[in-house]
Amino acid sequence: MDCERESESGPFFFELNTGEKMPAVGLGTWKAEPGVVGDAVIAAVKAGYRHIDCARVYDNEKEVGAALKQLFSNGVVKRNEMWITSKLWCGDHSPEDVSKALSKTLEDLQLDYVDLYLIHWPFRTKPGSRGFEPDSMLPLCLPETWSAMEGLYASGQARAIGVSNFSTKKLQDLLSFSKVPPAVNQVECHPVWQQPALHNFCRSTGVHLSAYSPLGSPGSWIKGDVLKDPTLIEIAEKLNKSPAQIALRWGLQSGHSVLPKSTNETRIKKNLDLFDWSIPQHLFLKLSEIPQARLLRGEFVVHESLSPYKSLEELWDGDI
Ligand SMILES: NC(=O)c1ccc[n+]([C@@H]2O[C@H](COP(=O)([O-])OP(=O)(O)OC[C@H]3O[C@@H](n4cnc5c(N)ncnc54)[C@H](OP(=O)(O)O)[C@@H]3O)[C@@H](O)[C@H]2O)c1
Ligand SMILES: *[C@@H]1O[C@H](CO)[C@@H](O)[C@H](O)[C@H]1NC(C)=O
Ligand SMILES: *[C@H]1O[C@H](CO)[C@H](O)[C@H](O)[C@H]1NC(C)=O
Repeated sequence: MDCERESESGPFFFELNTGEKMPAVGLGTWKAEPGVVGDAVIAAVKAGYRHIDCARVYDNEKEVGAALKQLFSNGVVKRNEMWITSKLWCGDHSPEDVSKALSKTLEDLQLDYVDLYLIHWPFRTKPGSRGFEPDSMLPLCLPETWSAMEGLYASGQARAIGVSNFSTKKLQDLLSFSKVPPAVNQVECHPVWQQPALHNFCRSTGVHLSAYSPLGSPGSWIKGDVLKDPTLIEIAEKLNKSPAQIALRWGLQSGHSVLPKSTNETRIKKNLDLFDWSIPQHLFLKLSEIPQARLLRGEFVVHESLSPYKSLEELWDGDI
């Protein structure tokens, strides 16, 4: 397994191309409602999580920040023991908006720096727009946006920078001109969308692949139900684990950090119980035979005249 233990009982880490060690399991906060997300962060840190995945567009960074402040001031954990990720929204791609967006995030999170700052989506919308309406779409201009991201890295306000939802082709393009290469590409990745080509590309270029929706985002508008996959269930029964734990452990054994979201304390704890067991090789190989389907397809940004992406093939550069 391509990940190392810091101590016998501590969490695993993945080393990034910056030399920093990112805890392998992060708490996801998308769709974690206000009034609930703060308690989830506190429960997670008390259970041993040291990594929280945030984004400005999730509309809950203030509450996450208040929870972190409480944890720090009560001495439960220190800032430098935590890994906090946030993301630049599509309406903030203009170079002059990039540092303003991070400043707002830092203010809400009550932090001086984030450990990782990602470009949330490989497309750009009109400043101030939140939605994905095709008529708010602008062409991506990665060189200028990335250069502003490099400025945040140089200032120390973002200790690592990266991207999200990038295809192999877009990542290749970014690597061709970046002075600071992206440390992470955060993408949909779970046993039903394993992304082997992107995985191999990331591995060969030293970009860490971080897996979002690692449980297949059950109950959201994403179609499909990863946790009901018969192979996953069969392996879970054999190993006396839950299907969710098999999905997460598959991610870790594949070399990906995983970002399960939960606001339920029992699940928060179970989703971290991944380190004193493993999926044996013959069962791990069986998981690679699961039929594949991208669940989060992004149809909403595709439009034949208004959007720069005329089709899903164009959005994902054929990785569909
Ligand atoms: N970069 C991006 O564009 C992007 C996109 C999507 C997601 N993300 C990040 O990745 C995180 C995770 O993705 P996600 O929220 O889409 O989906 P997910 O983590 O795959 O699934 C979350 C859902 O699974 C439920 N759940 C959690 N643990 C479970 C368990 N052990 N057994 C059964 N159900 C369980 C949760 O409900 P309860 O809360 O009730 O437990 C929630 O409904 C996000 O929160 C976000 O931080 C990033
Ligand atoms: C929390 O998760 C546990 C374990 O999956 C489940 O039994 C319980 O019903 C959940 N609680 C809530 C409030 O959803
Ligand atoms: C990437 O970003 C947006 C915003 O969160 C989507 O909701 C989802 O998170 C990702 N989109 C795709 C297509 O993967």
